[in-house]
Amino acid sequence: NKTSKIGLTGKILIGMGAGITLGLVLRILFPESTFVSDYITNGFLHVIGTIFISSLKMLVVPLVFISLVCGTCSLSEPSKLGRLGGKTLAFYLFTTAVALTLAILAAVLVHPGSASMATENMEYSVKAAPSLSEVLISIVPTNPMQAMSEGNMLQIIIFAVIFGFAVSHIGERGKRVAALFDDLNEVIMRVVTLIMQLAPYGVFALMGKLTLTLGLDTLGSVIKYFALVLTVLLIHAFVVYPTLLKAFSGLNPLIFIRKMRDVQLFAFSTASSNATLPVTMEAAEHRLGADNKVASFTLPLGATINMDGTAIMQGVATVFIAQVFGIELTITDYAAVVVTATLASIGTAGVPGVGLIMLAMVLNQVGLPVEGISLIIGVDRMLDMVRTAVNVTGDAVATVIIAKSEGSLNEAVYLDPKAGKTSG
Ligand code: DAS
Repeated sequence: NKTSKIGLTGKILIGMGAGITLGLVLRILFPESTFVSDYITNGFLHVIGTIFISSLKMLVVPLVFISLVCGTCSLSEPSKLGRLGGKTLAFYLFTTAVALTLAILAAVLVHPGSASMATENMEYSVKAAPSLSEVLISIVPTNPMQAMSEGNMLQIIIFAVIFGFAVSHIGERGKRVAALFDDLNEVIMRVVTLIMQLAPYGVFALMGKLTLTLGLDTLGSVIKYFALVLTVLLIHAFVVYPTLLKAFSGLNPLIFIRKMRDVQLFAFSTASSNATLPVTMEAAEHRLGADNKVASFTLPLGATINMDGTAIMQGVATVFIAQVFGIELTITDYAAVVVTATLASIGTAGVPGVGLIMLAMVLNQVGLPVEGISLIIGVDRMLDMVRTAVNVTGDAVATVIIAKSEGSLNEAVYLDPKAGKTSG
């Protein structure tokens, strides 16, 4: 039937539009109705919206633990940790940290969020921001299970990395454990995909409630948030990456941008780095001339640990939510955001909506109300499509730069406008 052709993105956009329309109609027709506020705004819409947010929060701990154990296992196999692994890891962490810093600076300067009255009825608790020494001391969990039950994400991350490292250093049996975690990762990714099927209904309810409760000024700041994330994503993709490419490899960035267009469109339409991986591999090898021995390592790794676009959304969203709730963030908080978001992006595989689940973790870590996600969830799917295109572009830039530095880039292919063109 027709709707099955629309796809999840279309359904989410329809859910968003229906929610805003319902909110506006009820707001205009029954402005003072207690029935509407008791049974619809704080009733039906609140219940559906909260269930959807809770289902995202439910995934954070298992998703981070399992995918980080997988990521660390695959990373710390002695063969992979060689020069190529070191270069790749360093470059990915560097570009993610640049992306996050750019995002946080932009959000602090542009200040998209205005502390609005409407958020007063959003109950939330703000933990006192810990000092840097407290953050460092508290990083090592005294009880990993307690860390998981409390959702203490930095402790969970540290435990997962140590656990994953140990798995790849117990010989043959470690391979069985690693395979088990790979299967568990597949399961948890499937759960993410299932939860995302609820997104159209969750976004409908959340946008309906937001439209009914928020002042138009806050709706305006959500639009400012959307525009700011989009701008930083485009700057990162079309200014930062070409500059890095020129600086580190001397290659002409315009050729890179033109040859990556199809990959970016595929990533945009699927909102999944994993789904785009085969297309990114084909472009990197047959159109950009990177040797398979480099691309076959850097691209699968990048699809998992390198999510600059996601980091940009998380950087802006964290500052935006703090601004809307009128919470001052200290330098330590910003440092915790950069560390947590960078670490978080390492383990998370590229499937639609995963960046939002990771955002819940970053907010948790800096003591910001996770309910703030309901402010931006309505526009997140569209941002997910754009940031996924940025994620895969970052993986391809790293691949070309590293291949060039390893003498494994065929420049004739890179310069040939027809290289790898599908025939016909
Ligand atoms: N959709 C994710 C990806 O595939 C990014 C995200 O959810 O932020 O890279």
